[in-house]
Amino acid sequence: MKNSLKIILLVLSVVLIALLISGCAPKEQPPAVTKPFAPTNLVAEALSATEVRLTWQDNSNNEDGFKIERKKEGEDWTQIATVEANVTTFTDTGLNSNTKYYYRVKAYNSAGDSDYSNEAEVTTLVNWSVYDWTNTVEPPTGWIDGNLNYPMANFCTLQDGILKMDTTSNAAATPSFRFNFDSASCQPGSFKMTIVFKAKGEVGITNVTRAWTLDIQTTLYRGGFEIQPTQVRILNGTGTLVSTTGVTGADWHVYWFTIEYNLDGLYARLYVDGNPTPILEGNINAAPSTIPDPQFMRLGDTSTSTSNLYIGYIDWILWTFDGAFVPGQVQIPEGFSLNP
Ligand SMILES: [Ca+2]
Ligand SMILES: [Ca+2]
Repeated sequence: MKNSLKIILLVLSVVLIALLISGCAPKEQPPAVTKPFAPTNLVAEALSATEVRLTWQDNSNNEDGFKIERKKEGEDWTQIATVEANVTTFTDTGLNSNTKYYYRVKAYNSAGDSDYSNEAEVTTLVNWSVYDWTNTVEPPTGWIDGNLNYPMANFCTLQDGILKMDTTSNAAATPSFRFNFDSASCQPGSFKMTIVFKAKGEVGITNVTRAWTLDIQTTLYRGGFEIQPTQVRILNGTGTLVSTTGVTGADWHVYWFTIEYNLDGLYARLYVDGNPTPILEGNINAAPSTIPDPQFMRLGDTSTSTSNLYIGYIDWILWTFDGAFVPGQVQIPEGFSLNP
């Protein structure tokens, strides 16, 4: 019986070892991976005309990272990026200006994706071009001297960052500077712009009738505005008065013009000193330009009449082709105020 007991014990030992090796014996299990909790409090902030910064709250301790999705109005969601675990911010770049975007974020790991965060929407900033005269009388980049035969430098002066244009010494010089439009973009339905500048004129000088003229010439329409010492006018293509106001052009004002083509013509509005109600508005549609190419916008004047002189001052100018905006509807660049 002693040998039988030994054999039984041996068999039992072998069986036990076999059980241990086969994994049937109890052992420590890794915890099952579960999906991460969804991020919350997603916020989208426009940093510029092309950049948006996202921030969110990370609510999970088991994510491998976050997936970021974006869409425009009426479009499908697209994943644009992933970021690593515990990251709670992302800057999206290369966006279009003045465009509304939607974002949502979710966490993910090997078990799958979390629910989505809230959706955040944001509109990128307007793409303003900015020019603030400092140490040269030359026109801003993108504009050209309006009279190449008699450059601006010959009759413009600059003091304390203010450009002065004075035609009284040489009326024939016709000082101005102008922006040539891309003719393809300057079409009805597609053309909208806003131009803002701080300016004033002089009064009490014989034959000085204007402070500033904004003149627009295209293949379809021509017209503009005149800022006079005692009023502001919209002109049609032949210079006929369309409308007047009591604005005193001799004082500093911030003039905010919008121009847009619609089926009826070139529609213009004028706002003063940030007031969102236009003081003038109407079509500038009386006459096609006699100078169809190039199409341009001009600040200054080309009158050579000695009874039609002007002395004008301009501090800075902003312009954008993103839209015909009302003051207050969009941010203007830092450092510029609509209240003179
Ligand atoms: Ca986390
Ligand atoms: Ca200035």
